[in-house]
Amino acid sequence: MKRALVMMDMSGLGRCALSVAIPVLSRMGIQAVPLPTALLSAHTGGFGAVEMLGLSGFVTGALDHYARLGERFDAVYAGYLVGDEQLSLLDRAMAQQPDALILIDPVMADHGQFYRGIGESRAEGYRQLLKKADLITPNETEARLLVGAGAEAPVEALLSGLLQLGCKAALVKGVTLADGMGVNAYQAQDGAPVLVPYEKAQGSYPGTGDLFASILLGAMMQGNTAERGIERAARFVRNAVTFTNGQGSPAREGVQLEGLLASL
Ligand code: PXL
Repeated sequence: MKRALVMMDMSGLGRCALSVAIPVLSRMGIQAVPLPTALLSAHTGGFGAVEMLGLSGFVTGALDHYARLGERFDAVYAGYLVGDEQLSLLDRAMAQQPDALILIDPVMADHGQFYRGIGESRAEGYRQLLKKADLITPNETEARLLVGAGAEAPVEALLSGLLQLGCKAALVKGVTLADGMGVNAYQAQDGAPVLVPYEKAQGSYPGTGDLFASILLGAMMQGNTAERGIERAARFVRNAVTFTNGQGSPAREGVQLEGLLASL
């Protein structure tokens, strides 16, 4: 069985990060080995002041432990980090796994602004690290911040700017084109831009980026091409958003993926 080292937070309320990545990867037949960067009572977008425990010391010790054991993972999958200093822990995790597929989701912003407690220093840190990734999966806001592109820059410029940072391939999730159409935009170093259209669903929920990246990683680890993985992820996320919107639950609770996992 393949396994992924999954480095991101464990949040209670709101369905994001490890609370999404573990069930998705398990369902897809991949062992998810959690490397929690922090414990939070909820995600930071909509529940007021959250209880948070940073786990940098734990992550350091866990990486030491895995190094002593000589453990090998098929993938290293990184998402939300608390504190810029955790970028160096991600760097270590990657250095310990030279043969792993590296997926970095540079989780730091959405809807045009940084998440609470995160700023430009995080973007600068990611710019230095992303060259070590096989695939990066920013949303449109994160891509613009990483590339330093204004709102007018076309998606092709975002992709080429991201590839110039040195990653092997880049996906920009959820880009709205000038005509209002939604695309997920992908390009590898040796390929042309691929714009995969998707039908926009009603509603916007936190954690859908984590859901998308987790399905994409699972699909690639199952042997799918990135393009196929993007289609699978987009379809599942769309179904989850549509279903959740129909249920009428508050947006901050995230998408109701539990009953839908069987369709992955
Ligand atoms: O889904 C991204 C994410 C992950 N983890 C935490 C978050 C967010 C987005 O707000 O707050 C704790």
